[in-house]
Amino acid sequence: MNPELIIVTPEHRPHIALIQINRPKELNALNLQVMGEIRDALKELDANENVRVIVLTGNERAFAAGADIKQMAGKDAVDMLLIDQFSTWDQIRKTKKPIIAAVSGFALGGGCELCMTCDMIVASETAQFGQPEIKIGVMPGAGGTQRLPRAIGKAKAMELVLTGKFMSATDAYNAGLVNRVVPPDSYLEEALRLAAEIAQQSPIAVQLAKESVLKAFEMPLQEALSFERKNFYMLFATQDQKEGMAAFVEKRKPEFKGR
Ligand code: DAK
Repeated sequence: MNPELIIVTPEHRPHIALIQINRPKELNALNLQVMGEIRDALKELDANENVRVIVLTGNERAFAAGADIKQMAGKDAVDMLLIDQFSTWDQIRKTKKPIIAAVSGFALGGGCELCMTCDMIVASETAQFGQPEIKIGVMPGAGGTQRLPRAIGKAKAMELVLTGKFMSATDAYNAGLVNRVVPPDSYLEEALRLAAEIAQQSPIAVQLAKESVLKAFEMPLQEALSFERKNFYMLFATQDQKEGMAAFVEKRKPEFKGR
């Protein structure tokens, strides 16, 4: 089925796919349909051999202003459990290829959680991050209380989650939430540039390196170190390792094939 609330361009640039959330009137609020479409697109792009990096963006005014409050307002706990809207998050987390969020404007609630589930964030100077769920009588439910403290530390995360106030792009950069902050007209271009840098590397090495970095947040250190070492050894089974090291010795640029 063709998506209606997102725009997917599998070859936006060589080896780089672009997903744009496209619900501008509602500030890209994440209703069930948007989340389902993002999940399906990520699954397809992860399986597409031509794609090496995925960029996820919104528009200038909003990356996403959160889960759709109007859709959630009348629900009870059992409805929420059965709908399980954010099980989609599992697919985002499972995506093997790197995902870069290009954020302009509001990244709030589920929108902030969505960009934190991505691997890197490039922000426009206009970006505002926050977990304002407390102001509507709830709390973050898709990773905000876990990923935010890991990214910016307990004190700052606690303040954002308990007051609901927003964090500017510069503060988010200084706190370590985002990779870089650029002028409003270049945030997408900058995210694509970063994606292109990664797309030049061996896709298998990128995939295993991403997997290993994520283990830093999921495993005790000793196990994670051993996981890392096994991924490192595994790369010596690839043609890309032979090519990469041969190219270094021969003083030329490597040509990685993803094999
Ligand atoms: N949901 C639905 N509609 C939204 C929306 C949202 N989150 N955010 C904005 N809109 C709509 C507004 O209702 C308005 O629509 P109309 O009234 O024109 O029809 C339109 O977008 C433009 O918004 P405003 O007129 O409010 O624009 P302003 O510039 O004045 O204000 C704002 C922008 C972003 C400050 C404001 O719209 C705002 O505060 N929005 C809500 C932000 C928020 O509270 N976000 C958190 C939502 S709760 C779950 C796990 C997690 C979650 C849910 C489930 N499970 C495990 C199942 C996540 C929950 C959340 O994200």
